[in-house]
Amino acid sequence: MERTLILLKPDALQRSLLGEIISRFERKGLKIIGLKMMQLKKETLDEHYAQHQDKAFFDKLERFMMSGPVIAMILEGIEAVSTVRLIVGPTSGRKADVGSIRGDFSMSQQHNIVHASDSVETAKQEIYRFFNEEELFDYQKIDFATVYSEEERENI
Ligand code: 3AN
Repeated sequence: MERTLILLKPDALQRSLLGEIISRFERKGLKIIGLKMMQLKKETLDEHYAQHQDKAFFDKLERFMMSGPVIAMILEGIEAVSTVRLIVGPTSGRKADVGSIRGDFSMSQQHNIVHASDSVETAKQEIYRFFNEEELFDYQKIDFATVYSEEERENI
């Protein structure tokens, strides 16, 4: 089953949107298998945003991501990575469709409420950047047979 990393950024915390956002993922049918609050360090962010290190916004992005704690979360589901990206919306909150998290709650390109892994490969690296194996929970969720069809459950 696919897994993906979500970070609820410091703006989500400051704007009291944590419950609303976690609820959207839950109601969609995604399974939460890891969840914690953490203060990010520069070394972690240097690695996490390595592809942006030459961009003009890099230092300010790191400062923003260290401006308060974040909530890190691992979600599991069939095609969880691409499904979560759809729920989150494109980078700019001003361009994201209404109905997506960024489209509904963000007016910014940087203060855009959530981070979500952008591919299955990236997700594999990002999950273990923020979580240890013992922090990921393997449990049965009783709505599994309702969320997915018999055929989908057989092909996992
Ligand atoms: P996404 O989070 O949609 O995958 P990326 O990977 O292009 O977007 O950018 C990582 C983060 O960098 C974004 N979530 C956003 O906070 C910030 N960012 C991206 N582009 C800009 C920009 N032009 N100015 C300021 N911050 C930006």
